[in-house]
Amino acid sequence: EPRKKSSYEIITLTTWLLKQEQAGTIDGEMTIVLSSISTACKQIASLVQRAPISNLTGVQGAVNVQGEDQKKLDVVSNEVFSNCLKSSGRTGVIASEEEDVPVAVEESYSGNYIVVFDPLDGSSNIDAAVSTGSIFGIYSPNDECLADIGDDQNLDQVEQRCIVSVCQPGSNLLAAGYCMYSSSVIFVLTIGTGVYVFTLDPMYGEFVLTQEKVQIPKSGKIYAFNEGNYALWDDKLKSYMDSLKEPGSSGKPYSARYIGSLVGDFHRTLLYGGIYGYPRDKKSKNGKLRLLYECAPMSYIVEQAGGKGSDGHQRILDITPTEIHQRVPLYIGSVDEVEKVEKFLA
Ligand code: P6P
Repeated sequence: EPRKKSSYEIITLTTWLLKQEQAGTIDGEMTIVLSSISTACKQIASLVQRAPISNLTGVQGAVNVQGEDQKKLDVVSNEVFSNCLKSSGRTGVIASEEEDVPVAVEESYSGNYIVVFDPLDGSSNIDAAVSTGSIFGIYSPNDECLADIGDDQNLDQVEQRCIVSVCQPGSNLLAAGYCMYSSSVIFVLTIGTGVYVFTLDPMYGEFVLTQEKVQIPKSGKIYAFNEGNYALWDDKLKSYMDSLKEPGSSGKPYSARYIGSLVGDFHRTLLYGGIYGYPRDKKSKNGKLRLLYECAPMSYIVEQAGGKGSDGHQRILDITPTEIHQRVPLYIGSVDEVEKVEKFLA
């Protein structure tokens, strides 16, 4: 429900975070980590919106650990996110889609939160100025993984311990959110007390609270799948997809909306209802999306809004990653819509 507010009462993200800290929902360290993430998102918003002007479109000429061509902005966004988190002094370990392994942050001196993120999801859309986004999740510190940092440490041991500390199920998330770079720059956040939406006011560069305690509609007749993969799907999924095209009792079939950017497709699903899916197929046995920094944060957000995130058979938040770039199938959105596809896949 859009916030009803007196014309001049403006709550910025900074004010909102301080209120949550005063209420004891988050501690001062988490407040600083979230504030540093919002700063990174503002910087990335500026880079994305000026990409063609500053020659930041196109490819970097390198391939990331996923085997994907890195875009220039993938690399820059990763550096922006990492630098903001490191300079917060409250981040202990970071795990990024753009980093092969987790990074233990030596600059950390308190808090030591674990932050997982995809700095620029959907970056293949950048050159065409289609929506993109940054996705993040925050786990509580796991200090033993940071032991020996700074001593004559054995980096492999520290790195191994950090991988273990990062590979937690999404049910352990303390906070999750995303920033969508679209017609508006939208910062969506949950700290476990519902889903809050902030819109960047470019007049003075602050995120302003525009929606609180968002609830996803229980059902919705919009589906977001890449049907180009139809021939690669199993028969149960094909039956599900075919069923969406039957007019049914309402006389109206579903509408297809797919922009090829998880954050944009998810945000529309969150507000309008429906379902986003990235199934497994004959080529990608576990689908395409990564559990740790795409599926789990989005599933935490959607559950906080009364929706559902599933791999087709189980709750995404119950899955413990075995490695940081693990992929899982994802079906996420309105409860009725996710339960419908789960029935077909049973
Ligand atoms: P496809 C972007 O690369 C991404 O990770 C998601 O943001 C998006 O929903 C999906 O992949 C698009 O993948 O195979 O349909 O182009």
